[in-house]
Amino acid sequence: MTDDSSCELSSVITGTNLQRKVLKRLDVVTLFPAMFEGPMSESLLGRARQRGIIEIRIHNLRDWSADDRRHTVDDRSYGGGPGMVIQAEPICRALKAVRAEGVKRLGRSAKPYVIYLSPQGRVLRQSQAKSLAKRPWLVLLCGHYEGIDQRAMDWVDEEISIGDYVLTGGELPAMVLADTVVRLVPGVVKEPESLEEESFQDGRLDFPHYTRPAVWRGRKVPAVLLSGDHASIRKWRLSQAAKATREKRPDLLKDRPARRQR
Ligand code: 9D3
Repeated sequence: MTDDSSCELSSVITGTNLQRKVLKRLDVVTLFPAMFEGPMSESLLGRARQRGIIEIRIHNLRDWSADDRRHTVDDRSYGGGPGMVIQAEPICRALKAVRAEGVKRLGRSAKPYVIYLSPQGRVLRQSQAKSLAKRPWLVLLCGHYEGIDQRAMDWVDEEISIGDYVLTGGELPAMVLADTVVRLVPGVVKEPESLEEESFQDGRLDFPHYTRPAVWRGRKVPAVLLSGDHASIRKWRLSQAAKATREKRPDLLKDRPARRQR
């Protein structure tokens, strides 16, 4: 029952986003397009898409395979070793086609920023998500198997990893990246407050939350939260957040240069 007023609102938001430096289009190139069906149509990403705030397209790399019967996109690694490597040609063809399609929508001067999700990439952080959300057009290239032919890297602007653990491919990382970037696009997350609150909280953990009942199985909600004294509540939350950060993630408090720019 999403009403007309919310549609109207979204077109207003889309209008403003046309002028601003903000993500408008996101393409994904993958050998496993079906993996994206759930995340890209449900929840926040799906809503942003439906409301026309952002255009998201999933492309099957196999559409640009060699013209053989098996629609080959990969081959064995030169020099030997286990596993297959995705060939440069399908990637090059796919990226050219995606660029041509996007230019039709965004205009001739539009330039895609191509990200290859790879374990060799710099590990994604919130600060980087913020700058990516300002790029009008992102293309996410997902590797699989042992990765892609090094020569395809000529078409890649940046390599990004989502963390130091081994996954089977770049698909889940691409969804993680899409989720974190798209929610930063103005109008995607409903309450503008929550993004403001987030920057206020930046770099530290959240404070504890409570909801009704005020007493649950004999355990009370901290009195300050029921006091209605907003200055005290704010102070309490800040100190709780600082405590949680010290205890659970002391690494967040070390000032590393990458965190300064936020
Ligand atoms: C077990 C294979 N490894 C040999 C040393 C290399 C390797 C190749 C391909 C490891 C993982 C993958 C697939 N992963 C990704 O494509 C990937 C990924 C990840 O595994 N972890 C965190 N971020 C990312 S982004 C892409």
